[in-house]
Amino acid sequence: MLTLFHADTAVCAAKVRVTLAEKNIPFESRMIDLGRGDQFKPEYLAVNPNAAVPVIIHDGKWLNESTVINEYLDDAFANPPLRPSDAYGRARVHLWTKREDSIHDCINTMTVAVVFRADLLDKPPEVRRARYESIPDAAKREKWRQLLELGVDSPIVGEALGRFNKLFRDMEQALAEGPWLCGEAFTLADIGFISFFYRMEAMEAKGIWEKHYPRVTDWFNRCKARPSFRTAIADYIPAPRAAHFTRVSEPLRETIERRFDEAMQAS
Ligand SMILES: N[C@@H](CCC(=O)N[C@@H](CS)C(=O)NCC(=O)O)C(=O)O
Repeated sequence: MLTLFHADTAVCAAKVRVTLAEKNIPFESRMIDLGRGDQFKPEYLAVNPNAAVPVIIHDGKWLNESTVINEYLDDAFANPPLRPSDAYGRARVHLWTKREDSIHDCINTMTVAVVFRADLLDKPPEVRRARYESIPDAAKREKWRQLLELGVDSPIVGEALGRFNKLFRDMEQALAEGPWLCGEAFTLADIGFISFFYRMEAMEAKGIWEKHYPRVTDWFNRCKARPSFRTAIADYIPAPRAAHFTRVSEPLRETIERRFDEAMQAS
């Protein structure tokens, strides 16, 4: 039996749900409410001391880190395979999945700058301060402070948009060779980025690839056409949450696109 500790809108957890859906693996669902702070409760810290999702427990064996979990699932559940069988093919998939943590950091940057900042904007300064001062990691705390202060005008956002541009450029080139990032077959390389793109789309930011990268645009549409997209990602997002994302993001759409164009020109 497989148990998944996850959260509805968490992009890393969605990566694992897509793999479970593509392989048709049944699982027991244990939802963690990140907004309510369930990840910091002692009973969850006993599951994952990093206070994050996802975690799986499979036949008594514990694993965290979404990319590692996906590789494990692909090894433990043979069909359908989500990586090639040859060494070079697997290495090429790994080149993509290795980038996911850095891109996840950029997704986090955008979400804090756009959505979490909007949520806190009308709160008293001491409430805003308390939100980042409670973060134990000093670098993350400072990142939140700057993003809550400057929002999408922050240099951290410019840096994230530059990294997105580099990713889209590399994807556009790879997709000249086939419909998926590693050629003819849909693999873990594709799976790793789908929920990230979905989050950017939910933040009204899809213009940053749609205006410049046609193959990336088609690739994301192909990903969304797979049944796993609906069952593992879209169906999990509560409608009021999706509407909230749209409401707070829409006023920032043009600024984000302009800052992306600046990042493109600078690279
Ligand atoms: N590198 C980890 C990142 C895990 C992570 O940061 N998960 C986020 C959700 S996508 C989380 O649980 N955040 C906890 C929080 O917001 O306090 C992975 O890929 O699994």
